[in-house]
Amino acid sequence: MPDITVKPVIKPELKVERPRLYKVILLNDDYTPREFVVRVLKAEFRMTEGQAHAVMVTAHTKGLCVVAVFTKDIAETKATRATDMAQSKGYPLQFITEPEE
Ligand code: TYC
Repeated sequence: MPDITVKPVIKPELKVERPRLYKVILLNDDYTPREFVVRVLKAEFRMTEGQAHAVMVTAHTKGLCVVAVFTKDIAETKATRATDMAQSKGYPLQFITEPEE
């Protein structure tokens, strides 16, 4: 009988985790005109007039509204750009980000 050594083949387990997602949240305020909020949502988040209007009304009535969910970098970039767009016109409109559970 020939000596045969059997080596166990251990396949390395590939653990690829999904990137954590972040919500972009629109905050209500008393000063920014409704039409301007709609304009920012359309420009930065590629929403239709109807989608942007619905998000604006939700933020206006509930105090805030989740606009969309992205990876961290994209969420932060979009929130900053949208907030800056308002600031450049003198409005206090704010977009913040928050990790999803
Ligand atoms: N509350 C503002 C107004 O009455 C409109 C508004 C809506 C502002 C939504 C911010 O996220 C907002 N002019």
